[in-house]
Amino acid sequence: MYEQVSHSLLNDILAKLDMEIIKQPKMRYFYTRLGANFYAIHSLFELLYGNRSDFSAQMQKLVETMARQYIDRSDELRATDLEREKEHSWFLSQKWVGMALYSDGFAEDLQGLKSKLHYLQELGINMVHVMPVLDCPPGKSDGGYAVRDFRRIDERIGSLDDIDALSESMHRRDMLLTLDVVLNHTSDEHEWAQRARNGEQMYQDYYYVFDNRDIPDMFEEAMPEIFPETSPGNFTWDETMGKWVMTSFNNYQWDLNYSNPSVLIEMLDIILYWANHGADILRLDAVAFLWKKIGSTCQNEREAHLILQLLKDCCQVTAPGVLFIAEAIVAPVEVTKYFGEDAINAKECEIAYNATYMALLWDAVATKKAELLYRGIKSLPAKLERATWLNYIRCHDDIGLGFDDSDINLAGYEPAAHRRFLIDYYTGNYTDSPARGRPFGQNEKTGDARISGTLASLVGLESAIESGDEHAIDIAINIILLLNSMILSFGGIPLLYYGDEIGTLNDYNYQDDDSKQQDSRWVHRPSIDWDKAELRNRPGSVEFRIFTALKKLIAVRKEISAFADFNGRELLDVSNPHLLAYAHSDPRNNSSRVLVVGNFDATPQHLDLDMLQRMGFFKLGCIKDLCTGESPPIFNDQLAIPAYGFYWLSE
Ligand code: OTU
Repeated sequence: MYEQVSHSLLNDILAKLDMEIIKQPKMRYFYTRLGANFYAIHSLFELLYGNRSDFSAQMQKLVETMARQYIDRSDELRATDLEREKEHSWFLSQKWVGMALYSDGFAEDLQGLKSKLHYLQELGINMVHVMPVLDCPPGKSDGGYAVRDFRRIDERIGSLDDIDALSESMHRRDMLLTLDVVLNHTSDEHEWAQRARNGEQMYQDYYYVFDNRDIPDMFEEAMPEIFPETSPGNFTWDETMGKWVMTSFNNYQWDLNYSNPSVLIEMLDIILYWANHGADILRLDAVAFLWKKIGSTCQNEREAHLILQLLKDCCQVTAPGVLFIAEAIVAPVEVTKYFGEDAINAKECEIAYNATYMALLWDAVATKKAELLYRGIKSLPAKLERATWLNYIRCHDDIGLGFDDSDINLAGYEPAAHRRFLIDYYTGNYTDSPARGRPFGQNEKTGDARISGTLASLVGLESAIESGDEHAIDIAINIILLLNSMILSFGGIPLLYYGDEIGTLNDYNYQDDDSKQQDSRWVHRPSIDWDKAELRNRPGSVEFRIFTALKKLIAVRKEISAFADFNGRELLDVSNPHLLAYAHSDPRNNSSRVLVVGNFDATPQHLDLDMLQRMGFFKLGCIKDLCTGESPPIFNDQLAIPAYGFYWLSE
C-alpha cells in the first residue's frame, strides 16, 4: 500500500524536476537507485520533518540535490560505483591499511603529499585519511574542524585542483582517499554564521540561537562539556547578534540545527560534492551530536541516527561507491548503533572508529595486564554484517578513557581510582612510568581528564632516548610493535597515525603559539622530519627498526585472509592476566584459522599448549608464527611469549 503511495509521490516529484535535469542523458542508474531507495528516504524525511508546512517543497529540493550532484559525477567515479555495488563487501578485505595525516604536517601541502605517496606505499598504506583541508579562520581552526567554507581548500595547503590531482593519483595507485565532512558545526566566520549575526532570520534558523538564557540553562542541566578548560559551557554570547548561540565544542564552532531541513539538504550537498571530488570515504565528524534535545546529553539521540540513515540512503542514490566513517567517540553500547539502528531497517556508516579498543590498549600498556582489555572486547556489542571497525592506537585527538565502569569493576579495579591511575601514569605523575603525555580536557567539576602525546612518547621512547638507556629503547620499540600488531590483526581497518611509523616524539612547539598552547592535542600533531624518515634505511636506527618491522607486519596481514572482517573473531580465555588472545577464522575458507596472542607484561609469559589443543588449535609441532615465518619457542608443552612479544599463529 505505502509502496504505491510512495510510487506516485516519486512520480510527482520527478514530474516537477527542473527541465535541465530531465533532459540529461545517462540518468538511468540515478532513476533506478532513486526508485529503490525512495521509500526509505521519504519515510525518514517524513519522520524528521513531516510536520512542517514546507515538507513537500523540501522533499522536492532533496531529490533535486541528489540529481544535480549525480549529473556532476564523473564517468570514472560512476564506473567505480558500479564495481563496488557488485562487490559490495569490498572494504572488509584485509588488504586495506590506513593512515591519518595532516597534509601540511606530513608534506607541507597537498602537492607535497602527492609527491610522497610512494613513501606511504613503501610502508604498505593504501587508505589515507587526509585530515581537514578546508578553509578555517587561522588561529580559530580547531585543527581544521571549524570550517569557514565547506567548498574551499585552505589556501596555505593548496587548491581544489590539488585535491583532484591527489585523488586521481591515489586511484591510479589503488589507494583510497578519505576526507572529512564536519557535520555538526561551522566556524562562526562561515557565511551562514555571518548572515545570522547580521540579523537574517533564515540563517539564524541554521543554528541554535536564543534571546536569553532560559532555554540554554535548561540544556546545560544535562549537556556535558567537551572542552571544559578552553570552552566551558555549551553556549556563547554573540555581541553583534545580541543572542546566545549553541557551541558544544569551541566557542567559535556554532552547532548546526538539523531540525531545519535546509541544513540537512545543504550538508548532503556538501557530502556529495566531496564524493564527486574523488573521496572514496567520508569521515563524518562528531556524528553523535547531530540532534539536540533538552533534558538529554544531546548525544546519541534517535534522530541523529535517522539523519545518518537518510544521508546514507541519499548517498546510495548519487554516489553508492562512497563509504561513511562514523566518528562517534561514545560508550561501547552506543557506538555500534552508528552502523545502523534497527528502528528503521537501514544502514548508517559502514565504518566506525573503535575508540574503545584504542583506550583499552592503553590500559593494557599501563597495567601490563590484558584483563580490562579482555573484558572490554568481550562486551563490545556485535556489529552488523558489511560494517567494520577502524582500529587505531593514536590519532589527532586525545585519548579518552571511555570504557565501561562495570568492565573496570569486573577487571578488579575501582573505576574512579583506576582512571586517575591511568591519567597519572601517562602524564608524568607516576614515578614508575616512562610515559611523557600531557593532560587534556581536565574538568575540575567532574574530575575527568584525557591524555595527549605521540605513540612513541607515551610508550617511553622519548624518556629512553633522553637518558640514553638502550634497554628502555628496546622496550619502547617492542611496545610500539605490539600495539601495532594488535590493530593490524583485530579485524577491521587498521589506521596508523603519521609519524608513528618512525617513532616521532612529542612536539612541544605548540606551547609558543598563543592559539595552540591551551590545547595539548597539538603536542601530537607533528611536522615530519624527513631527515629522520630517511634513517628508516639505516639498519640499527630507531626509525629503521620500527619502519621495517611495521612494513613486514602490514605485508603479512595483507596475506592472511582470515583477517578480513567477516565477523570471524573469537576471543579466548587463556587464564593468564598478561596475555590477550583471539582467533580468526575465515568463514569463506574453514582451514585458515589464525591465533593472535600478545604479551603486555615486561617479563616472558607462557601459554599452555594442552589448553590450546582442547580449544581445537594446533597439532603439536605444527605451529608457525606468520609474522616471522618461524616456529615459536616451545618448552615443556608451553608456548613462550617474550616480554611485549606477540605471535600470529597458524598450523
Ligand atoms: C572531533 O572530536 C574531532 O576529531 C576533533 O578534532 C574536533 O575538535 C571535534 O570533533 C570538533 O569538531 O566530536 O565524537 O575528545 O574526541 O571532540 C567525538 C575530543 C568528537 C574528541 C571529540 C571528537
